[in-house]
Amino acid sequence: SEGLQRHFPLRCLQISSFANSSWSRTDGLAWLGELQAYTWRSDSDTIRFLKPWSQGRFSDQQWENLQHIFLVYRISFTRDIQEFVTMLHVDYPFDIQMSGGCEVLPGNTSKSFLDIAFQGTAIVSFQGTFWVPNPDSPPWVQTACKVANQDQGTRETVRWLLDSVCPSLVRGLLETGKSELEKPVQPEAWLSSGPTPGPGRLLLVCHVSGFYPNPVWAMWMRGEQEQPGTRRGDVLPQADGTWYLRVTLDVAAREAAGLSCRVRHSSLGDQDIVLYWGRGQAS
Ligand code: PBS
Repeated sequence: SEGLQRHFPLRCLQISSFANSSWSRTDGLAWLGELQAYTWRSDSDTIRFLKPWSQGRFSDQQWENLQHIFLVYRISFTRDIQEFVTMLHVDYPFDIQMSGGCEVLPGNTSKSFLDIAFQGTAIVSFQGTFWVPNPDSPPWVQTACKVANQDQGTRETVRWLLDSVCPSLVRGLLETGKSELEKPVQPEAWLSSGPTPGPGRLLLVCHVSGFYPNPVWAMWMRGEQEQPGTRRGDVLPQADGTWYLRVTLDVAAREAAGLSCRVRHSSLGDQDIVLYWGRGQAS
């Protein structure tokens, strides 16, 4: 369905660490929406499927071909970067990160992206059929792009991977992975007290764990009144692909009674989880 396809970009990440002229490693991983589907370790010649649906609708032969392209690419990339470094006098050690992929849009269209970062800062992106330095990149990056842009074969391959291979892989994955991608998982919630913020005060903690997909709403309430002092933690990934969140409230101990934590999530329909402070938790 169109609604499904919209929210599941394929994001392929490459992380390359160059320690000196003779040691480097390159690892890869890829996500469809919030779910990691592939991993490719530096010491392995094969891209590993992390989901039963990771092959999508590609045949074994198509995967073989794709894997071969990436294997050649990894060797060439490492060699080319080392040449750039010698030519352009860049200092070791450094990390290069690449992020590339696509999203399938309604009406048989797609949009794609490919960005490169050096030491954590974006320096280059692939646009149309060229490597383009970011406006504020140092001069050596512009030189590197000029050199890279002379390789028409690589530019064509990159364009083909982004415009043709990526969207067709994603279309297959949306079919083979549909039930897992679409299936919401309900959070569990519980209350605890955190480290005391001061004399006569309490830190109320509401834990929300195990939900999928990511957006969740959680608030400390008094009756229907949202408590503006609610502090939201970061949404943290868990090993099973679900998410964890905590929201806290710093209150005077005598005002804790009657407070509740309210949780809304797509998996719950309109049945919000409501937990009352003082009923059950060890405070
Ligand atoms: C310090 C950072 C500097 C950034 C510099 C600018 C960005 C450059 C990024 C270059 C990334 C490609 C590296 C490999 C490439 O240069 C080339 O050596 C090889 N090309 C490929 O493997 C194509 C696949 C690219 C996938 C990219 C996914 C991100 C080998 O090229 C040679 O063989 C191919 C066929 O295998 C062609 O014939 C090509 O013309 C030929 O040069």
